[in-house]
Amino acid sequence: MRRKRRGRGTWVEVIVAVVLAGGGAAACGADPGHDPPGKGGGGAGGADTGGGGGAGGADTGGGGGAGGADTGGGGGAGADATGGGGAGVDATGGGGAGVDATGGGGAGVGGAGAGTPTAPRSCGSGELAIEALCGDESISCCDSRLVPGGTVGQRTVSSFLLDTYEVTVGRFRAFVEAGQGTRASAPDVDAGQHPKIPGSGWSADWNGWLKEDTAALRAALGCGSEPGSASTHATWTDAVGPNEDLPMNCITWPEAFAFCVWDGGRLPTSAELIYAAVGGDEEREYPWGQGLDPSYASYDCLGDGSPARECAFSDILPVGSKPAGAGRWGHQDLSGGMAEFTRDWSGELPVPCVDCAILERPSMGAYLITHGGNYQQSEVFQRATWIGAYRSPGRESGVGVRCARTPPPAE
Ligand SMILES: [Ca+2]
Repeated sequence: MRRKRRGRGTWVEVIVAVVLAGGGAAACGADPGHDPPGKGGGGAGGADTGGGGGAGGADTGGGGGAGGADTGGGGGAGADATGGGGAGVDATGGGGAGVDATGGGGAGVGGAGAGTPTAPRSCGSGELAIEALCGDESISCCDSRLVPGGTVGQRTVSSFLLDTYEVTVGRFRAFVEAGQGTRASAPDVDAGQHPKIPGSGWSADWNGWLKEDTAALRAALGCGSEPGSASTHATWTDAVGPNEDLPMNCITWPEAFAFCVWDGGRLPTSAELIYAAVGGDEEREYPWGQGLDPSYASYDCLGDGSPARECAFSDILPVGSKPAGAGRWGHQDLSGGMAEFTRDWSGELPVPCVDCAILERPSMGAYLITHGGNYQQSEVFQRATWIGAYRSPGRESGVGVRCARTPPPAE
């Protein structure tokens, strides 16, 4: 199917990740080092398949390379005041121009020869791209915002980009239509790795957790094991419909992981989502500050205005419906809406720790960690530090995902 090209202007706030290869062994090994700044411009990406632009240098004048044309071409990453991000364009790939606090434009990067652009693909192609605007600001549903790193409760988080919104049905549709999220299209081993947490990327062990093909995936997204037994709260629809800006639910953790990889990002860690939700060193009670009422978040099935706990599908609101509840750095629905998958298995994070996550599946009581209360849950679940448990590979109507991304290299 021929995809429409999205205009560059819509990418302005999209900052894209540079996929860094990791080494070492410790899950919590902080690597204070960083890539040496370069001064050259990025190379041009190849045409046709898999052409990725080179990474632009940090510091002076590093310009990102131009992305390859055709499939999978990603633009180079540029960082800083004078560095310009390369633009990559086309159908499936495409780097976006990004702008951040330091003025550097980031663009997609061809991932280690894999031709994987890191520009969010889910808003970059397809007819849905025209409508892929979210929230009252009417910005891209793929918008990402910088969370400046810091330390809270002796846990240190490096700066990262976090998507402003939970992943919508429309974005997930692009993923499904691209044939992704199945065993045949499983992520590459180590894809979606946190740049400072070696071993946090995709494991081949999880390929079998994915559905065998797109038809099976589509059938499963209704939250029921059989077609026709779908949950009345599943937001997915087989065809484009009125739910495109609702948060995607009823996905499994491996599907969420695969989505974020395909979209140029990764799953955030539990520590990262908590850090974003408490506003870093402001240590907020809720993402917006103090106190909770329905103007701040979608919770307790109050979304449609009916009394608390009278739960209906209409209690699931479009992402970004509660702008008053934005977090310190502008992220929407960090509490409420959907609970969100993290990279972490259950367990106790060491203290102190730097860029830590629980990567090992516990032998007993194994479950994965979600962050934030959902639209059905009451007040206590909406606190910024709330985490929940999820048993893989189940599907839940109250669990969705938002992706994290790696910011352009800083000085
Ligand atoms: Ca949420």
